Amino acid sequence: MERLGVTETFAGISLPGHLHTKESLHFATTFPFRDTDVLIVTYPKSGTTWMQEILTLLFSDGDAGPARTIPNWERAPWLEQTYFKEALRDTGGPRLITSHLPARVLAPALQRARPKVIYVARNPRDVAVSFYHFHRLAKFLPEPGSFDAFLGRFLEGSVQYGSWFEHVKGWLGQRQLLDIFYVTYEELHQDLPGAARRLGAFLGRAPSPETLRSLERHCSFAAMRDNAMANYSLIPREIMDHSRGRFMRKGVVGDWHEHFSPLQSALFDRVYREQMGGVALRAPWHVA
Ligand code: PPS
Repeated sequence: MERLGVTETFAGISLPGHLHTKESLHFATTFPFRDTDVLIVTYPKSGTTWMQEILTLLFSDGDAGPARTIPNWERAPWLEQTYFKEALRDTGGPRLITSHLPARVLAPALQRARPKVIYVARNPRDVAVSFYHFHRLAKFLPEPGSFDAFLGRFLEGSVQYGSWFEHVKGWLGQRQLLDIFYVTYEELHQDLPGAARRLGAFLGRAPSPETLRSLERHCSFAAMRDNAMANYSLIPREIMDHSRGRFMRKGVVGDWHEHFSPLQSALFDRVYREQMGGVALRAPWHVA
């Protein structure tokens, strides 16, 4: 498989060379956004696929057809990946686009056109756990080693896609300059219809009660786990080794409790306090 073992370095962060090239990354930073575009931005494992599914259902007015027949990566392609140019559909309506890139790289292009940006954040402890397991099945990511070693790299920001802290701080820093809707994975868990209603208001598409009911049904963890267009089971085994785990792994809040030792938890809290002290972040997770 092409470039599976290659690591691309861009703007100081490393990214899987299987999905990115210097050209695709440069293209992303100079992309001519339209003000009608809707951009989902996340640090990996924060609820990207979930938000892609939610927006698919919102924009189809609850019709599950597109979510059932088109893979998520085509419905909301990744701006920075090599396939983006061919995948982007010019439907005349809002174009759904996804990105994991940091704000400092994308902000100039976004400030020129001011599309709608939806930023999804998740408790970084759960992100670290989910990312660790994903490294085990994704052949385009390095072997993670032990969870302890992986967590150390996650906290210092040397994992692929860079630092979670820099990502969140960078995008929060754009709140005055861009049209950003900020939501957490935990809020989606707690009240999906409520979050979908707020999203609809932000996007100027108030969902009907039927749309919300359909969205709730099709965007549940169980429905998405069984939807081949959202669960990555279509990706060949050479690229994602499904025998080593599922993309739709657990889908819960607080799985970190099952993985962190008291020592790891204390280290995590110290780094979190150092990195996030003074940052105004509306986050449902608690840090000691
Ligand atoms: S990626 O690779 O960055 O696109 O991954 P991403 O989609 O951001 O995150 C994957 C995690 O999100 C969970 N997920 C869900 N949780 C609850 N409900 C729904 N509907 C849902 N869809 C995806 C998925 O299970 C991954 O989390 P973990 O903790 O590993 O289970």
